[in-house]
Amino acid sequence: MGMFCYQCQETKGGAACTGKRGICGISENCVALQDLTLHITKGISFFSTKAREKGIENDELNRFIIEALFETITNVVFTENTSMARITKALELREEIKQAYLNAGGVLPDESPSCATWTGTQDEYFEKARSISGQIDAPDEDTRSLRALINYGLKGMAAYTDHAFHLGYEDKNIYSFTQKALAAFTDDSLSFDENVALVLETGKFGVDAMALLDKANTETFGVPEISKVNLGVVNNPGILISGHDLKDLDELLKQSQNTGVDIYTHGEMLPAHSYPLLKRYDHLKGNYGGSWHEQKKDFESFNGPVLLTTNCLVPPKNSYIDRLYTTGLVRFDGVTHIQDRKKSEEKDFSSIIAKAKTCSSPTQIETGEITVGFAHGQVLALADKVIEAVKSGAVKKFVVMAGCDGRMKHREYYTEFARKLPSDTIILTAGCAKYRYNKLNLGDIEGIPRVLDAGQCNDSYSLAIIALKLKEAFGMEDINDLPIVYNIAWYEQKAVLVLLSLLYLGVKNIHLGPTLPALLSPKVLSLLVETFGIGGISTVATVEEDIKNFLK
Ligand code: SF4
Ligand code: SF3
Repeated sequence: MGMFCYQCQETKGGAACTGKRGICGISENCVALQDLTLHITKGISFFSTKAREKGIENDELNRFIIEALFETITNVVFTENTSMARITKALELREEIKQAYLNAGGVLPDESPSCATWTGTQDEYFEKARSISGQIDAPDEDTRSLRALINYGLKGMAAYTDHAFHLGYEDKNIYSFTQKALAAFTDDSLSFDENVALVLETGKFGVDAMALLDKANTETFGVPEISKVNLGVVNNPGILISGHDLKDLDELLKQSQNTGVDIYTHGEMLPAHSYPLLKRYDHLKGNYGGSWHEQKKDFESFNGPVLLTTNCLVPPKNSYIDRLYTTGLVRFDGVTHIQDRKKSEEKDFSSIIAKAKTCSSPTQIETGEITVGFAHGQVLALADKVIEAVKSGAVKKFVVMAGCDGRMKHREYYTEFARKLPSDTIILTAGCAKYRYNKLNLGDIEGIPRVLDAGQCNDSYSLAIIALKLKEAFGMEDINDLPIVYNIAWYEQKAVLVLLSLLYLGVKNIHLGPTLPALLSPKVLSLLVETFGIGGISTVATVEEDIKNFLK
């Protein structure tokens, strides 16, 4: 089988990436090896779910599965070696948990699935990877579609769980659910409804994972505060940090203090400026550039080193590859990788700081400032004002425009949608989707800014909390009675998790764009439309009609 991948919104032709390379730049070989990693991870889960029933919990295995899932998200790993090592370790862990289960008196079924039995040497990985790579294994297209939804949701969940873990926060139930769901992919006897239930359960654990990360971030770095972020630059050399990992930023800030090197955020790192313990650093100067897909231009003109802590990495240009650094799970051949921290030690960022000192200061590409920090703590502090504005009619609707940005031209739709919304509406946002409209200066309503930015994509949790609190404040029975409209943009798998989380919370009539996921079979799509009222969006030319329809 050749390459087949349809896990992100930019998949080729809206159907699937096939051939030698995906639209994101990943090679056929890397996709195949990542598919094999996930295949064996299913095999590990096949045994670990049985072992758990006998009271066996393996911390290393739990962590391993989270990392393996995170690593296969769009724009994280572009190297073959990383997956080769991951597969070797996966085979070891699978054997270990199988033996632990047998030693505890466990009995194996007459026939185990191939993900639980296949083994091979490194020389054989490619052959096996190519033989299993392709569409997710399933007895029919609807099961395949539901498994894909669950699988991508689990990947998003793994990313958030991993960030929380690095801050010292864990929820073992997330590990056991992840493994239960992966093991369920080997069970062809599950009915359509049972698989749908698993999709919604993924959403439940999505809420838990986002809540865990919210707790980890706020207890570690303080409750986000409304903060102004500078978009211009100063004269010192700088380091640009991108991705979602706030702990990496914190350690980089500590280590670069008083070195003459300034730190700027890029993409999803923008919300860092609202955390009290991060914003206190004077040399955290501002945010540079736009969302992930603008990185080729932004990294070029930044002139200094760039640190990618998570997705979204775009295959770099030669002009800046020597000043690009990855850390955490991100990998790209030829890019310097900053190693993981050892136990209680910090990561060592001295090499990137030294590199910055040899580089010119960033070229200014814009000026001005934007306001961030409207996570649930701050918005609820404004609750009286917000409720009053709704009651007086000054605010007619809230429009949730969270999710991802992307490079497709028709995402201009979101800029126009935001620009043309009536002036009595407030946009609630989170994730990198905001870059389509967060510099438009849309003004405020009685002192409440018209764009309330809750933070990173995981801070969509904040938007859910705000909605639930408003429901309470207005004494409503149903979250769907609130004057809130959802127009969500997706790109990668964390957004899939956010979507499943909203569905789990009972949110209906979400508009999802710019295109619906290619993984949806006709039956699964009609379930989403009929049961949850999910709809798409139109085009930039007819944005006014969408606004009229969505807001009515
Ligand atoms: Fe294609 Fe997206 Fe898969 Fe990359 S992640 S190969 S762009 S579907
Ligand atoms: Fe963005 Fe990748 Fe999805 Fe975190 S950085 S939201 S796309």
